[in-house]
Amino acid sequence: MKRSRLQLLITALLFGATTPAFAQTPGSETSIGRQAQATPATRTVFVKMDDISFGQKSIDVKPGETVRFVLKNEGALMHEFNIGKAESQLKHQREMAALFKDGTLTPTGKAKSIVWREHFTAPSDSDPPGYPEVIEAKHDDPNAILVEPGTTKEFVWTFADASNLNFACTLPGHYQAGMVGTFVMR
Ligand SMILES: [Cu+2]
Repeated sequence: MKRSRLQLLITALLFGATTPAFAQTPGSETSIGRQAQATPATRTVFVKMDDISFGQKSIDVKPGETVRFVLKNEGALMHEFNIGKAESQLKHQREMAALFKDGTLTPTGKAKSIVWREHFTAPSDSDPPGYPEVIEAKHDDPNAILVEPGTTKEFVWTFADASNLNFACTLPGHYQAGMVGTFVMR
């Protein structure tokens, strides 16, 4: 089952699909907010990520507000910025553990695998029989972003009028180590 999920992702990459995988259950996405596009007026919040903590324990937001999060990972491990309620974040943690187990994710980044690409047209004698290509495993959630060590990523989110919303890293063990904070609606 985990295997077929990875194969599906690789197939999606091979065929150049650019649509993110919205794997969340219907309804849950709208109740906590949604990913958005930033405008020049969008407020920016800088969040430092380290091994194993976020730079702040709480972030003030307004219902309906769009915020651009600039996430800087200064640690040696990969971290995640996941917006959600504790219940779904703990559930997501189990899915993340499965991705680590099957090798899709590693503690420092996304796994790479090599696939063999065949020619789809009839090869002439001078063509090679095919060629290897390095495929980076993809893990997309509508409410989360992975930040590899030493990188900075942006994540733009429009908040719904939802209480009990957290930002958390659901990589195995990180949540328990305290890598979780709260959004305070004001
Ligand atoms: Cu983490």
